[in-house]
Amino acid sequence: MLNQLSSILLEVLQPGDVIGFTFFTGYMSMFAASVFFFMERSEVDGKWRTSLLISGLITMIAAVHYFYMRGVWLETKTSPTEFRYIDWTLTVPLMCVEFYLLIKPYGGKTSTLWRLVGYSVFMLVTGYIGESIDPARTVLWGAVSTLGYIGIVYEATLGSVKQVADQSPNPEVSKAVRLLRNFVLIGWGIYPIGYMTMPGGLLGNMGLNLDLIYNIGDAVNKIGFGLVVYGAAVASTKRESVKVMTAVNA
Ligand SMILES: *C/C=C(C)/C=C/C=C(C)/C=C/C1=C(C)CCCC1(C)C
Repeated sequence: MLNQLSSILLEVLQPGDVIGFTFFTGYMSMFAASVFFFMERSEVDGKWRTSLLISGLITMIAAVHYFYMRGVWLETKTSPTEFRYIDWTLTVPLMCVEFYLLIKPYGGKTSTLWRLVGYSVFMLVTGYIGESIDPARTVLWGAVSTLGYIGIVYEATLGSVKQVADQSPNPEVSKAVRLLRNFVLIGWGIYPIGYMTMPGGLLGNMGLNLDLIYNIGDAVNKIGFGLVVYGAAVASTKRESVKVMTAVNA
């Protein structure tokens, strides 16, 4: 009786629920990453603090959504598509802001930021339609969504983000932009694979799971983006303090 009751009231993680495990580890790792990025802000030079704040906001927004998504998964074993896309619509534009903050001191323009945000929103809205509203035409919507993705990849690999970063005299900035671009190119490329596992999608019969792939992608990309920025901030702070010290000693 008590057993039955508790299985109604308390949805528990079952052994073998690999996808459920990734919802929990995703939640906890992004929560921990947020604490880390927020705490480390005071350790870096002032001009890096906004970037670290954004890193922490990205993982924090994701952690809160993972808390809810984890619950939806446990109770229904279905994809928490709505929470997923709300999360992405907030966090992907913030990842564009990370690019902008890096190139801004070297002539990066707000028009570049708005282009990146525009591509992201286009990618996510059309992706959502294909996943939730018009799944019968998932392949078509996936193809349309990919145009937005290509726009972001273009900006980061050839367009204005890359051009400004190349001209930057700060080696940490150009390196960080290059690493973030690799995340966009390779890490973000995980998501369309997840999307294609939908019924009727291009990889629909391969036994892959959309949530498993998205959960791995989110942890890698969101924490990875934050760590790239953190690494650049620490290296740049250290290099500049050495410069100041040699100037003082001279
Ligand atoms: C933190 C969340 C991130 C970085 C999410 C990124 C999501 C994408 C790059 C999604 C891309 C998609 C396509 C390129 C086509 C199919 C539909 C999407 C939305 C899964």
